Amino acid sequence: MLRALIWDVDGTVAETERDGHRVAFNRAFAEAGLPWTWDVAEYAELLEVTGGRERILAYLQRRGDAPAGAVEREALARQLHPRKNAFYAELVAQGGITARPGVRRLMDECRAQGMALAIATTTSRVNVDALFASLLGGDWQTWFAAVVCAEDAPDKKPHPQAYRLALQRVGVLPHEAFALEDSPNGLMAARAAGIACGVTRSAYFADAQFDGAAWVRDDLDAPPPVTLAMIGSALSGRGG
Ligand code: XBP
Ligand code: MG
Repeated sequence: MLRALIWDVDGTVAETERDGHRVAFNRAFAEAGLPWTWDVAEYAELLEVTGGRERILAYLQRRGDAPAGAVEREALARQLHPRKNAFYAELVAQGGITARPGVRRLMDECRAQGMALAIATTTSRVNVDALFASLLGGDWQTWFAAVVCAEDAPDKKPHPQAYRLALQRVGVLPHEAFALEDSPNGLMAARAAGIACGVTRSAYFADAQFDGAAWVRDDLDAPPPVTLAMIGSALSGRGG
């Protein structure tokens, strides 16, 4: 029986990567006087590394004009990442990011039916706070039975740590939960935690393979709309 719906954030709740984080990384580079810009196409490759600090580090490792020493590169990534997050928060607070189709509808349906909502993301807590405060209002935390962020689960997706922790905090078993994701890494994380997962493709994963997903669609409102009843039957259909 379905008892909890666990949401990924970036790409699933909103197109935060292309329009939010990417733009904010570029602002952090510019502020630090660094001549680097991540364009929309290049960011697709960069997204293979989950975690903002880890993503910067991976980029520095392959740039000839980045510090040569590992310690210096690590220090630079640690300096740039919080600045990126500050720019992201600013952008979100200005209303620069809106929820994807059907997200608010399905969250409202969960609330109305007493279905637990949870978040399992590999994004920093400040970013989650900025986004949901903008989308749901200042009391957004009251919507969720558990909010697992990068600080709680340092092993980034595709590692299942964030999902395992979310299950534990909500107090449900893997077969009683359903995950919503937008990326192959996210789907792998949910499945590795034993959770069935539906995928709404985001801009960067429009052509990705999603083997093992309960279903894959463009968004939650694409006909027929994703409802709790539909998710519940997807869950029982898998035999769990
Ligand atoms: C999200 C991420 C994050 C964001 C940036 O993955 O990989 O790193 O890109 O956020 P998912 P931070 O959607 O699977 O949770 O800078 O806070 O890491
Ligand atoms: Mg995602």
